[in-house]
Amino acid sequence: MHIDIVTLFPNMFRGPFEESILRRAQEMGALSIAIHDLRLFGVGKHRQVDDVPYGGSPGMLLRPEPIVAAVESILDRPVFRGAGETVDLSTLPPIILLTPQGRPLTQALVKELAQHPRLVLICGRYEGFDERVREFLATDEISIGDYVLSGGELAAMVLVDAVARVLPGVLGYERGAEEDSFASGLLEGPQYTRPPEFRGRRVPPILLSGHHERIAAWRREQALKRTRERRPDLLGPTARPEDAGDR
Ligand code: 6GU
Repeated sequence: MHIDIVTLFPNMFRGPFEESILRRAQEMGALSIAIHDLRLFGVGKHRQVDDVPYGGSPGMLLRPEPIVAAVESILDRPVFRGAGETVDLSTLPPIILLTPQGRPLTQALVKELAQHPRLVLICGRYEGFDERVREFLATDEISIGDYVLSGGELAAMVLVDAVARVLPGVLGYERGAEEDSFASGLLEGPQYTRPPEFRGRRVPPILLSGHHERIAAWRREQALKRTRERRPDLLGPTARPEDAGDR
């Protein structure tokens, strides 16, 4: 998987991409990441990337030309669907805008994205994008949740991390990603490690019992209980919050 990221703040990515699982994914060749500085594609002597909105409203918008120039340079081909120009979308990698107006990132979407050999991520800043970027360049638009960040950079890092850990071989242990919260549609239940007693609080005896089937049943029960209590929405429209304590 190769991921291109277009941003005004390339340095924001250095730390997070150089540690832990993202570092290992790159070292083992499962993932490569290229960060592209949008400023280098800015307009004119001052490499301008933004301007005031037509019609008057507060803040600045990202102009279309630098973004289109950056993506056409990265992919080395025309990608903007201008008047009279057609682009065969099936031959393009997903070109994804990171904005609060996008569709929500879920584990199902993460797995879908991980199927592509290449992704192009475009980080928004200021008040957003000129609408023509959305309409005629992007193939998708993704948000990481219902709150507002100062820009798409942190969202891009979240997306890359989530995608990297489902790529084949990256986690090293086979079942890890499958047992995570959301992979099963349930939240993960409580887990314990040593010591067996800490300041008077014991690990549930079932976990020390050696009865693997009973342990598995207990874990499913606990996962279901936690999901009912905290995220009944994950169980579907029929699961009511007032049922949470019943079982
Ligand atoms: Cl992708 N961008 C920004 N600026 N804010 C967000 C977001 C993205 N997702 C949630 N909030």
